[in-house]
Amino acid sequence: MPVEYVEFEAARQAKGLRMIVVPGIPSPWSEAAKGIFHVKRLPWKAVALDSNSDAMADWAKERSGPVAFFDDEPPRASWPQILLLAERLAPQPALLPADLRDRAQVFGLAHEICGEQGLIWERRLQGVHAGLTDAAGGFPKPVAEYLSGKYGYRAAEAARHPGRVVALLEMLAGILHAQRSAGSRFFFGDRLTAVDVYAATAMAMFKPLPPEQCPMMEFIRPTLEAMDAATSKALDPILLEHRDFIYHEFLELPLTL
Ligand SMILES: N[C@@H](CCC(=O)N[C@@H](CS)C(=O)NCC(=O)O)C(=O)O
Repeated sequence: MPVEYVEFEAARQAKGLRMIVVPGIPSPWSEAAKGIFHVKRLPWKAVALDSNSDAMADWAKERSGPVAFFDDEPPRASWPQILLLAERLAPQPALLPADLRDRAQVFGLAHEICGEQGLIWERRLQGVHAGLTDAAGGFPKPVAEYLSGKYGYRAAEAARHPGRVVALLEMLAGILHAQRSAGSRFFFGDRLTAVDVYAATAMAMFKPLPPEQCPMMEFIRPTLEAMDAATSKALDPILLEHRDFIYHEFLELPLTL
């Protein structure tokens, strides 16, 4: 079932589960949250983010997506909050292990993908820096300027981003290789966890799914795919094989952007 989009005011007045999502691009934070709801068969309504809307910002306390709402509870804008809400509303299938040590590992890995200084955060800042400095592969300058103010770009830290992106890709690929040797196609244990969803959706920042599966604003695709030789080498095929496996077996295709 494709995602059902409704007008903002209708969503604000509704009960149940609603979520503001980023339209037009396969933004990993939004696509992961959508994927988690899909895996759990949670019914929900989507609202396209309009970061210029003061009324939407007043509701969401944010000008970014995703932001999830359940009934009259406060908005949830961070990936762990949204994951925990989904776990509460639909405990099965669980995307977090019950064992607390395992759960801590899954959360740790998820942070290294989604959180500040994690893979997609660093990758975005890498594209922002390239865009601001007219280097190859950056976001178009107005986009880079917009994102730089919003997501913690600091020129003094920009030298860190490329190496961190490479190291994180290598770390994730290393886990998948070890798991494959142990007979598993998943990041953790032998079944789907939230990390699989985050890692699969994160690949959009390197190699978005083809247009028939991911109909997006095509002008941004070359920016997402641009990478230097070291990043290209670190983008081990096992990461894209894992993405394809997770999308085909567990997530919804084509994406509804
Ligand atoms: N708040 C989220 C991250 C949200 C985020 O980075 N959203 C970006 C994704 S590209 C966004 O909304 N971009 C569109 C915009 O800023 O207008 C979290 O920390 O889990």
